[in-house]
Amino acid sequence: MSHRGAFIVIEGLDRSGKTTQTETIQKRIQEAGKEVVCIKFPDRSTSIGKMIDSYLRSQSNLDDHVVHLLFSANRWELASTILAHLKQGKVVLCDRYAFSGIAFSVAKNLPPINLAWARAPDASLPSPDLTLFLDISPEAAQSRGGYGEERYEKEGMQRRSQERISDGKGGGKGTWIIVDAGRDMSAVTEEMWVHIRPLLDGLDTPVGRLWD
Ligand code: 2DT
Repeated sequence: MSHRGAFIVIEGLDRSGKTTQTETIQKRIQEAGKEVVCIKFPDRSTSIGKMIDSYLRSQSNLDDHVVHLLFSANRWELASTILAHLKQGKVVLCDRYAFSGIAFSVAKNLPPINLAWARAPDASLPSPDLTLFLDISPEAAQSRGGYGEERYEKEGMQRRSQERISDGKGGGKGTWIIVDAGRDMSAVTEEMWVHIRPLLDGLDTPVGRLWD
């Protein structure tokens, strides 16, 4: 097995600091002399991503199952790109992944989406080597400036999805770390870095597949 880059996912509620931390960690990895590629899901630039974007901004309505499958398809669109970067020895740093997909869909109100059904379309996607879950209470997240205007940016939805985010983590060989994101940004970065740094020299194991 040839040496490959690490696949690292950052998950968390809106306002948990996910995007800022992704940028800070990206800079740190570069300063450490390693190549890093940042990916964000949903990737709203693809044709499927544009359908998701329109739905999230309430400009279109779709059945909950359809939206779930679109989010998953959006990950499959980039799966071979992720694998190619990893093969070239680059670190792939990803803002949200299948765990958000499952959490938000099963957190919806009636009719409930079944967990097994929600997990199925993401099966066999590249599995992260490390997932850092930025844990913050919905109240603390909201006190950081409130949520935006999008469809899921409501306290109830954020709380329910937070409760379900670890539902997707079963299976896979990667490590799942819960980071207390209620602290100041630099303390959170330092804790994340402790888990990321050992992966920067790459791995000799094949990329895992969700939810093998
Ligand atoms: P951002 O605010 O991070 O752009 O996310 N979501 C995300 C899902 O419902 N399913 C998914 O598979 C993913 C990746 C979380 C926009 C919203 O989309 C939700 C918030």
